[in-house]
Parts: sequence; structure tokens; C-alpha cells
Amino acid sequence: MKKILALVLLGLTAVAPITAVPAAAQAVAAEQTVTFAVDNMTCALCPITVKRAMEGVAGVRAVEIDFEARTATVFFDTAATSPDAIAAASANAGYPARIAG
Ligand SMILES: [Cu+2]
Repeated sequence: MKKILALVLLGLTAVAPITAVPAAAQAVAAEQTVTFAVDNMTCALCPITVKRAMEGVAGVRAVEIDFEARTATVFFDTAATSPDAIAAASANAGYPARIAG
């Protein structure tokens, strides 16, 4: 009897990770962090404009600007927005942005 119970338990634990993978993958895919190279940031006020433009995109959770590196690191919900939409918002404000390689 104990052997059968052990086999049943092993069977359950073997199945559990398989069913858990899709849910975990979805949770990871829902949020993404992308760093953009941003053009035209010439003075200390430019990062504020870029930050506000990117934060104005629905789904953007956080924007971190590195003025020295001329980059913007954006944390966003992939279900609500995309890197293209965030880059477009920055471009519309006068600061073309592209995903940093
Ligand atoms: Cu400026």
C-alpha cells in the first residue's frame, strides 16, 4: 500500500510542474523592462520631458532616465503597451527613441 501511495504522490508532483509552467510564463511575459537610446537630450530638463512623455503611455509603470548615457529604461505591462508605442510617445515629444542594442 505504501508503495502505491508513493507512486501516486510521485505522479502528482511530476504533473504539477508541467501545469505550472504556462502560468509562470504568462506572469513573466506580462511585464518587461526595455532600455531605449534617446536622441536630443541636450540639457538637464530634457529627461523630465522624456520621462513625462513615456509615463503618459498607458501601461508604463516606471521610467528611469540616465542623462549621461542618454538612455531611458522603461518598466511596462506588455498587455497594455509595447516598446514601439513608448518610442513613438518619446518621438512625439521631440526625442526619438529606439531600443538600445
Ligand atoms: Cu533640454
